[in-house]
Amino acid sequence: MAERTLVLVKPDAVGRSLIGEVLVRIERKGLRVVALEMRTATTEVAAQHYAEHQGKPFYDGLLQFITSAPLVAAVVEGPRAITAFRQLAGGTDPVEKAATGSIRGDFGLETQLNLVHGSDSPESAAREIALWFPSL
Ligand code: RTP
Ligand code: MG
Repeated sequence: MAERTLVLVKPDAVGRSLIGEVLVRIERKGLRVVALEMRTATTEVAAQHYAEHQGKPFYDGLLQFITSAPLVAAVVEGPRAITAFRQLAGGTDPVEKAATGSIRGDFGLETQLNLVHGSDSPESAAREIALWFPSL
């Protein structure tokens, strides 16, 4: 049974020319990219995307960062795609939590600049896909 997840290649990864690296890892795993678009997120979309973090100390900086430069949004599909991509991404803190071999573990040093986002549950995935790709 195929599942869909919303992936963001965040502005830090785009700026470091790591779009291809991230997509290669997704495809090599066996997941399929079913929608893909580069854009600069508006504050409105970013605020909805990260609504769960409103009020946290890192929230303002997170919104500032995520809207600061182009990102790549993608819908990725496959069996257990949500968990599969979270495994590919690694934990939120690229040094303390992400294992070497994961995207964040291999390329990240700072929590805010952790390269990618992946939906964390089926409910989040449905909400985020509708937000970033309303025509899907
Ligand atoms: P994401 O939502 O971006 O996929 O990351 P995540 O689930 O692994 O982590 P989450 O807790 O949802 O946090 C969202 C993003 O906020 C930034 N963050 N900074 N202590 C901090 O400075 C801090 N904590 C979180 C990160 O960019 C994280 O990915
Ligand atoms: Mg999250």
